[in-house]
Amino acid sequence: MQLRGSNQWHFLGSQILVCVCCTAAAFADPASPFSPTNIFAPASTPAKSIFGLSLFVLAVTGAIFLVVFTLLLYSVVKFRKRKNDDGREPPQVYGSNQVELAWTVIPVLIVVALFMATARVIASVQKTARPDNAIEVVAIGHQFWWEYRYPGLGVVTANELHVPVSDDNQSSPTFIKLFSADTDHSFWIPRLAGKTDLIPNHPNSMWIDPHEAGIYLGQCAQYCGTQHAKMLLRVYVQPRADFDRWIQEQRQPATVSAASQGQRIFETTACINCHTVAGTVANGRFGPDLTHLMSRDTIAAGAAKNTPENLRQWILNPDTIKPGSLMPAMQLSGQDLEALTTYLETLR
Ligand code: HEC
Ligand SMILES: [Cu+2]
Repeated sequence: MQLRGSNQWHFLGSQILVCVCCTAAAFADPASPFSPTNIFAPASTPAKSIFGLSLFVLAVTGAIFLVVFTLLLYSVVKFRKRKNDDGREPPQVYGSNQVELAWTVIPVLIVVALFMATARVIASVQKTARPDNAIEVVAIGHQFWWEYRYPGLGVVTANELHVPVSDDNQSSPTFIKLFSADTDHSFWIPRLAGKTDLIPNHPNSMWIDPHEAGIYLGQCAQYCGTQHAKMLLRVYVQPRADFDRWIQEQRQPATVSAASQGQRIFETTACINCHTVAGTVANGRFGPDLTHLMSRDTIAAGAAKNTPENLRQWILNPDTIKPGSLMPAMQLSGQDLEALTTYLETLR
């Protein structure tokens, strides 16, 4: 690198500043909007175990760094070039059994310790048995959205996963089976659990038991195509009563509106080949279930807020919100678009 003199110090200074800022951001109040995906604020047992392990690894590697850096600093200062150096080489030392043994055995022991600690955490997370009162969810990754099914409860939804709080008063973890409809995806909500991949023809599973109510965000963590970056995860952790109410609402069929103009357009357009609205002829499964579309805060896997304006925009041309999304622009006239959006807004 061609960095000299004060330039070099500027460069170093800016690097340190970046590090300090990142660390400060990471440790910021988890409730603040700064980072809702803060890996330093675990809120569920698997995430806590992983966090504990990461602190242990950080402590061990930090200690190694300190020892190595101190020795380095000592030698740099002590054996620096002096004015009265005679320019001859110092005495050369070859082969010391003690030193060789020390720097082989100690690292091996450290690696073994890290390996054992990691294996223990993996085993404890994976071996946890599913209690009878667990909520069961099937999550299916699609390019570029999430399908959620609650087989025991008869609910199907998309992109916004609702689960109950699981604390000491009432433990009710959520066990999630992971499938993929197309390619590899990865389910990652940093505050709730580690990453688990969704692989075609290879069901995986994971579990979470969030201790505090709130919204937890995540992201598909495996490159799955153009819109991978807009395949966001939103988990709504609710007090049990609120969760039960949500389930009740989701189980209702679509609100029956007097067969409106908009509904007629919806039911006679290709929409129904890709989308389901329970209680109507629409039973497609290529795109998200729209039965209770209005109960969601966002559309298109968190890419946009669920507002009438965004809905209209989305149906007119999904690419303006999510370029490369697998929903085609449906080429509707202004009037039809208006009627269709009005109809979608009745799907509560
Ligand atoms: C070829 C299949 C296909 C057709 C036809 C189609 N869609 Fe979609 N739609 C999708 C897919 C796939 C998504 C998810 C896109 C994403 O998030 O990446 C989607 C998403 C949506 C969403 C957002 C849902 C949410 O919760 O995120 C709405 C609303 C929607 N479509 C409405 C319609 C309407 C109305 C029509 C008919 C005018 C229609 N779609 C036609 C495939 C289709
Ligand atoms: Cu993905």
